[in-house]
Amino acid sequence: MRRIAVVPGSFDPVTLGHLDVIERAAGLYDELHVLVVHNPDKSALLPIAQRVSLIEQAIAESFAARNVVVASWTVGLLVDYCTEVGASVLVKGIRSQIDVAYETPMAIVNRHLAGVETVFLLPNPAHGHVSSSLVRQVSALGGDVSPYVPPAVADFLQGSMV
Ligand code: COD
Repeated sequence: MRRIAVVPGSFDPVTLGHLDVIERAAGLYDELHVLVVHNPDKSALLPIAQRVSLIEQAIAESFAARNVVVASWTVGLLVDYCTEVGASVLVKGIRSQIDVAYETPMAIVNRHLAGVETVFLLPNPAHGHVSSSLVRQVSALGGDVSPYVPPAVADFLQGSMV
């Protein structure tokens, strides 16, 4: 049986921390879906199609990802997407106790709703402090985001000055 997992996130924009989790998860499963999902609790910087494109570019310039699909999901539950593609696992990165507190109830509800398990990966210490909101803030104030994001994202943010 093919083991299919989903790495969901806002990815607004994708960071080196996200990319590390994506690459490690791709090594654990036969097929990995990186899923851009709108988070209603956050105000978005980039359109969803742009986030998908930047993830695709970041993966292409970073590692050989023959088993990775990048997609978006804007209607319905996250587990509805899992059911649609036959995924039984969600993979999430855990940076702190705050992430644990945020993710735990969702993991329990997702297992209850659809039998989808959540697997948590600890971050690479080099990127554990990085978040999309930090990148958005540094970018908005004209700082250098290249230590925190893949080159494709740094080029895009620098070029568009968003
Ligand atoms: N290192 C490691 N992991 C990281 C790092 C880093 N530096 N930065 C972020 N991560 C992890 C996050 O902890 C998260 O697991 C993932 O990467 C994505 O992060 P973000 O910030 O891009 O995305 P979020 O936190 O806004 O998540 C959006 C989701 C849509 C995934 C989330 O809101 C969710 O699961 N929603 C569920 C919607 C639903 O169906 N609800 C009903 C039942 S629960």
